[in-house]
Amino acid sequence: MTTFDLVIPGGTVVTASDIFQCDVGIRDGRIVSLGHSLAGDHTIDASDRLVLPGGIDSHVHVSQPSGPDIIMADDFASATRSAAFGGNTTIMPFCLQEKGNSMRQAIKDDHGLADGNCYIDVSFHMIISDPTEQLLGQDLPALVEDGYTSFKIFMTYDDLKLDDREILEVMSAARRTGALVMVHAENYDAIRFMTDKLESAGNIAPYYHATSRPIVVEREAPHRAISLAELVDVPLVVVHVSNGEAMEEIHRAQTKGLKVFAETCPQYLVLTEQDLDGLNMEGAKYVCSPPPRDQESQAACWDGIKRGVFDVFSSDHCPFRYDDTAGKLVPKGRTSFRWVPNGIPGVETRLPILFSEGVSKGRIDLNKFVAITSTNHAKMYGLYPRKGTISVGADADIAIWDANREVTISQNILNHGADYTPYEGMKVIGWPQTTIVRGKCVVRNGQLSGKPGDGIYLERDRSPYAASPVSTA
Ligand code: DUC
Ligand code: ZN
Ligand code: ZN
Repeated sequence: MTTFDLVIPGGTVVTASDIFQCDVGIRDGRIVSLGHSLAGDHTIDASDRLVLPGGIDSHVHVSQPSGPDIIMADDFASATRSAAFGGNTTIMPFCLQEKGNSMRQAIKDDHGLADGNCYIDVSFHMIISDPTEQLLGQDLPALVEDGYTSFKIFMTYDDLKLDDREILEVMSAARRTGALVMVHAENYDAIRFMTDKLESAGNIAPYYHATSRPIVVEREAPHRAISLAELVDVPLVVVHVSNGEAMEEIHRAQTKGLKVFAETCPQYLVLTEQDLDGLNMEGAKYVCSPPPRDQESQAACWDGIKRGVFDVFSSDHCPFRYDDTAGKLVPKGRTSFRWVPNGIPGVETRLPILFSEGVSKGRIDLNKFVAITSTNHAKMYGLYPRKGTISVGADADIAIWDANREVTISQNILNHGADYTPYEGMKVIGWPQTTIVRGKCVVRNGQLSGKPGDGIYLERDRSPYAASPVSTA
């Protein structure tokens, strides 16, 4: 008797805590059995393969407004297709409230872009840039109830940055509503001071982007954000941490018992600021914030992954085309690094880079890999146990990996909308070959088998890591 729509037999199943041999039985998009000798309507053989929870990338930018005449390189179709090829089954892009605009409208606009166009599942974080009374008092509580349960705030950038008072107001609103606060922690005034000085001295090349935001400006900001969060008694996620000094601020807070969580990204493990030092404008390919640092910082980030200071490993995929005046070669960018769009592509390469540099090279084990690329994202952002694990009752979101496949990362094998990869020429061992979203094969043996609309929008529960909402009853 056939009992399953799809069976994945013969693989080695890995979760954040266990490794075991079994078949996975799937019905109606969910995992319904982990057993042996299962039979189904369809079979995808996983002999000699790893069967992992699909990657969840909780830090991705898609079609985000990025300033006058700048266009992001990925829309929801290309970003989710690229993510699927990289072994992901859910991404979490940001919905940006521009100053003077309503968050509701921004979310409506992004649904207009995303709904029906995604190959894998998506769920939005918000970005709060204009914390009006209307937003904090009325809209935010309603949006959190509707499943938009996390938001990011910025401590830098002209159009985004909040001052300390605004941060306190926003954190208080998160405390009341049970939303989870993410913070981009760099010191705005220090960066402006450095940028003005560098420009005055004629140091305008992309390389000076890194000089303008040294480690100390990234060490001060998380310290301040954590202090403000402590004052309000609200949990905090510090995103895209690039170095040991910022990380130690976080670790100190964690040791003290504060609910402070942290994220790092591939660029901080395998790139350095020397990559920004290319001829002509080549360095623009690596302009992102915080910038890649040095080998000592890379080692510190690995140490933070191993010690558990970092809960999640995300891509911070923020793609701009290089050879494009609406991208990295925007004309003003030649007058100063200040105008080069900030961000690099990486949603497709996040998992292979961590797998190769981490698991294949013996720095981390498979359970840790699954934890920081999938399970912890689901837990942190209110999707667990539906997402982020392989267990009976969970969505059948699965990536089948060939742990021995050797690949040289190159633009011509990637599927993102950018025209380059910052990881060109990097050799990796381990590659995802098949990606299954709620039981539907979206990528099969490296070939696209899904279509736009296979991915759905996910409303999320409140994060168990956030404050308990204050009852108004
Ligand atoms: N912060 C991000 O999170 N992504 C890209 C640019 C930035 O500053
Ligand atoms: Zn940021
Ligand atoms: Zn980002």
